Amino acid sequence: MGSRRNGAVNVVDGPVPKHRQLRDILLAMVEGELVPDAPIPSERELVQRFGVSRATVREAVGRLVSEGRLYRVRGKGTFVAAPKVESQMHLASFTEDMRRRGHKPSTVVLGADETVAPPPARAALGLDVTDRAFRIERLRSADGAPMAHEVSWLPAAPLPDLLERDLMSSIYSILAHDYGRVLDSAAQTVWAEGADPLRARLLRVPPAAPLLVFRKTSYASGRPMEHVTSWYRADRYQVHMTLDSALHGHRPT
Ligand code: 16G
Repeated sequence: MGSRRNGAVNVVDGPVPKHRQLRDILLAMVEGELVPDAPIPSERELVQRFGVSRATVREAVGRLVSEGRLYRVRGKGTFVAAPKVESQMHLASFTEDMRRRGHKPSTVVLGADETVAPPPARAALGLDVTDRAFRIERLRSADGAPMAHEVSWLPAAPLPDLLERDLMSSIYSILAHDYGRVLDSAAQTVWAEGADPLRARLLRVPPAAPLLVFRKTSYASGRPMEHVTSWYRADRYQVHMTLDSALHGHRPT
């Protein structure tokens, strides 16, 4: 943490790296004086105010962006993320998640069919053997470079004509705006996997490159709406989680 002189907090020489001190000072501003969506001071202002290099400012700000406390808007600046954005992070859509991290999302639809779901998806979605489901396969990119390969299963009955919508846009926002189904909870499992040759080609990585795999069932008001597996390039994507012992009653008294 920076030192306090004349009531102001400063970055000082010492064992704690300057970017770390500046990150803590900025976080105190985010949690104290700044409101969600307020801009933080520009890079130049921070350089002058704290007498640090541009590299230090970029490192400190970059950390808070990857922690979900700040977000960048290209050509406009860096802003305070609403606390809600972070707490709901695991349910953020790809489109929203990438924009919040300052990247431009794009999507290629590799397949979209109405069929019967295989047993694991059927069980996750609570469907009968004869119930119809949509299978949507997409390649998701950020700033033009592949980021994730996704295969989603969604129940057909509550989502009529879903395949006629623009599946290159956000499915989560289609569900919310066109069908009134706001995804509000999910169960997710994460593991690591080496890319198989097909996925390596899609994601433009060498075969066996590390991928982060997320398998998730998402619900809207308790009703399962999506069962999806996403393979993210581990060299391009990381996940930040806030863990709270209070949930399990272990907080020290
Ligand atoms: C994210 C989700 C994926 C979801 C997609 C919807 C993870 C690991 N993956 O990639 O489950 O289907 O977003 O994105 O959370 P969209 O709303 O942009 O279509």
